[in-house]
Amino acid sequence: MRFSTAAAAVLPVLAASVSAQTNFQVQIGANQGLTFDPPTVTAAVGDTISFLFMAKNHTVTQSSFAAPCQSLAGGIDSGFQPVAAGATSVPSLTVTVNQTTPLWFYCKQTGHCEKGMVFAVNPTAAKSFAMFQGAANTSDPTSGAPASSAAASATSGAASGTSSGSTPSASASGTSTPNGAARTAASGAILAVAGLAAGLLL
Ligand SMILES: *[C@@H]1O[C@H](CO)[C@@H](O)[C@H](O)[C@H]1NC(C)=O
Ligand SMILES: *[C@@H]1O[C@H](CO)[C@@H](O)[C@H](O)[C@H]1NC(C)=O
Ligand SMILES: *[C@@H]1O[C@H](CO)[C@@H](O)[C@H](O)[C@H]1NC(C)=O
Ligand SMILES: [Cu+2]
Repeated sequence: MRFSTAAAAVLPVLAASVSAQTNFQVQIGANQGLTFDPPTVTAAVGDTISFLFMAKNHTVTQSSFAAPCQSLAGGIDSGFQPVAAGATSVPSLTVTVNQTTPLWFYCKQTGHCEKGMVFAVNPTAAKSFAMFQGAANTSDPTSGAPASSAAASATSGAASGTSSGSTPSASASGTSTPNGAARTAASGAILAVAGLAAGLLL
């Protein structure tokens, strides 16, 4: 009987660890590069991904494995997020992952996708990031679809995500600093995770 008190005390700790969710930070265009950094994340349902637009004029736009540089109808699209040189705040977009099957993204600024500016959530051996980026490189700029049929066997029906808020407008007043001291995001939904995100960014 004396053990029952100890056992009860442990349970809330286990429950808390099971429900813990991760906020991933992905920098877009850091150091003036045509990059998502990191280029992939492995995320669980309920995890969030905060995209930080570090420089220049990029987007994070959902596509499909079959057509890496073509926007997916109804998919996530940040729109263009220009950042002035020397800016002390940068825009951000946070999305919530709603599936463990892969999600595919690119930057829709002219030429960037074809130069490899792509991003993936939960890529697999059969649909790898390297395959996706390779297909982006050979994309026909007029269609966004690969010029070869190498990646055309993929189906993309399940590749979609949920934006945690409305699509942010380019005029949103972000207060994020590139070094991550603090940030205010473009929508109320993003504000909800701003505290956690700022801590992890440091
Ligand atoms: C960002 O890029 C888009 C598409 O090329 C362009 O229409 C827009 O004017 C650019 N914004 C700025 C501030 O350069
Ligand atoms: C594809 O990648 C190669 C090697 O990195 C690069 O030289 C080429 O410009 C890329 N293709 C396009 C369309 O950007
Ligand atoms: C993820 O969200 C998208 C957009 O709301 C939805 O179409 C899709 O069915 C969702 N995926 C799952 C596995 O619920
Ligand atoms: Cu870009």
